[in-house]
Amino acid sequence: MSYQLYFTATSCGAASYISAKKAGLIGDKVVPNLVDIREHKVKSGALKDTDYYKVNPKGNVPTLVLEDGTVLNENAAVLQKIADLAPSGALAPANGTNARYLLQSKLSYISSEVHSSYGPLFNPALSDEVKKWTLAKIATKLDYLNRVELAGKKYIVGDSFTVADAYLYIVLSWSKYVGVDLSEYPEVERYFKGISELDFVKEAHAEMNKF
Ligand SMILES: N[C@@H](CCC(=O)N[C@@H](CS)C(=O)NCC(=O)O)C(=O)O
Repeated sequence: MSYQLYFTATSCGAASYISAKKAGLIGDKVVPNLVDIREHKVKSGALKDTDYYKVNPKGNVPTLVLEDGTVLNENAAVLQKIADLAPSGALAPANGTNARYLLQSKLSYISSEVHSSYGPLFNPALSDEVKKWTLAKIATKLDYLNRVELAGKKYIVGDSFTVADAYLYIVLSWSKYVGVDLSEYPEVERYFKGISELDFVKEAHAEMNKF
């Protein structure tokens, strides 16, 4: 049974690819399909050249089409489904445990607070005033991550890599494109560097760049 993943190499959809790569799911189990989210076109795979809105009417990534045709969207849900396809513990604490609820809370925080703060900075039409406000908002999120969530920690939940690390790592990787200097947040910078140096993360980037 296979699952179709729609992703891009640098957007939040890359977090799903990295997670699936870590768990050895890329291939027969999770089939990656590249999307161009500016043109909203599928760029590889069985539906190459299809209007991406026909796959996911929201037009955003990630999307995971399940074995029964269910179209699953939103990072927090897609990443947890990928975690549940993986061998136990490879990408998330077991369902129903306190640690799993903690993971869910981190995924929601990353999505609704951190990701959504970076998003507007990719809009070239953003006024200087709104840009300044947005950067100040990001600073409060990074300060919190620096002081609380990531202080002295290699991973955001527990002692091992989870899908929340894949997601936060990808969002932080946008810093260089939007003028956010992570060196002002040494714990965040250390965490980001640590995740970027993991072998499967490097391998996933190399694979995604070949599409
Ligand atoms: N609410 C969604 C947001 C996903 C999202 O913003 N995806 C971006 C890439 S990082 C995208 O596909 N943008 C293109 C579009 O919305 O048309 C989530 O939390 O997963």
